[in-house]
Amino acid sequence: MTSGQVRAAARACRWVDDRVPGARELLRALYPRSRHAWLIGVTGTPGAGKSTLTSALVARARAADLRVGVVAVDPSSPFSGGAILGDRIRMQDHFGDPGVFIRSVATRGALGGLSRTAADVAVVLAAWGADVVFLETVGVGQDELEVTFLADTTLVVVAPGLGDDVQALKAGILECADVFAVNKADRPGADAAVRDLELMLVLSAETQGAAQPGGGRHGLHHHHGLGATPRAIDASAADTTSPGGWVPPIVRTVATRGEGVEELFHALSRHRAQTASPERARSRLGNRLRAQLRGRFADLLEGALEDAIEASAARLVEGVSDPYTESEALWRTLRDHRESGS
Ligand SMILES: Nc1nc2c(ncn2[C@@H]2O[C@H](COP(=O)(O)OP(=O)(O)OP(=O)(O)O)[C@@H](O)[C@H]2O)c(=O)[nH]1
Ligand SMILES: [Mg+2]
Repeated sequence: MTSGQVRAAARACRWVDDRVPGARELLRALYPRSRHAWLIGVTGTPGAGKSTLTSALVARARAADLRVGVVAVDPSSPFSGGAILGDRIRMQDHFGDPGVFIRSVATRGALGGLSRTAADVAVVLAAWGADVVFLETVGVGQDELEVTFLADTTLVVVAPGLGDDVQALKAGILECADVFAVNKADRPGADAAVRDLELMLVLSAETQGAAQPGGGRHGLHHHHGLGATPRAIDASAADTTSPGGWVPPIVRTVATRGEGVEELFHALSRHRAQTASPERARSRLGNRLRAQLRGRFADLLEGALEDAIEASAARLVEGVSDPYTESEALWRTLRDHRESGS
């Protein structure tokens, strides 16, 4: 990899981040060269050790001679916040390694903006040559959660001693987990965290079995993950709704010492090998398109439609119209806008 290529990729990331005119054409040109990459979403509770673990996994992937991209997603703080600074520090091990490319994304505001930007930056890193791209995000908001729906494999990291740890996981994260890491296994409470997790997985599998088949959660049509009971629980009870019958394994890790990282890497690799199916790809790419469209819709709401919304709101205040008439008129404006080719 020449330094020129690295500079070009960095510039492309900036263009994508800033949504400069021409960014979409650039992405379209890069996309075919990005398709080989393995996208691994890393999410979980704040402070669980996601960055430390990601860094350890990067080292493991490098040992296998894979080229690696890391997209650190932090919606709250682009440049000043502690989290990104923390990520930078933890990723320092990999600075100067020409086989590792690290970018932070912090698009705020627009609904879907975060996942769209993360996905686009992942395309740039994959086109640069990354075989594996890690997307690290804090699993606290819907927008962050959505990032994991774009991944081929989603790793959820929990740690004991973070308040309610497993209970603190946002609903929805459990459903999107392909592999769990109970990190900080050197601390008391790791066994309890594993048990909590196993229990929640069983309960979740039971509720899901009772739910209507194919019903996407959060409207995200995400139907892989917990179709089966977790490891260590009677596997004969597993149902067959998860593609490839994948059962999310739970791996204990001590990220700071690299313990369990080998097993974790294998669990992730097994997931990729076992679940690579056209159905799974369709589900992921469908989510990708939804995120992209949500992003464009949000652009419209915040741009072209903004003045019209203000004018409508003013009419409502004056009492000369009603929300039904106004939203219908706004919808028509949106449609006309679309038909005019923007
Ligand atoms: N004892 C112990 N500490 C750990 C372990 N892994 C990470 N830590 C420490 O936990 C703290 C948080 O680690 P990070 O990797 O920044 O966690 P994170 O989940 O990325 O944090 P945010 O991105 O801020 O949500 C750091 O001080 C790490 O050194 C572990 O396995 N054992
Ligand atoms: Mg982090």
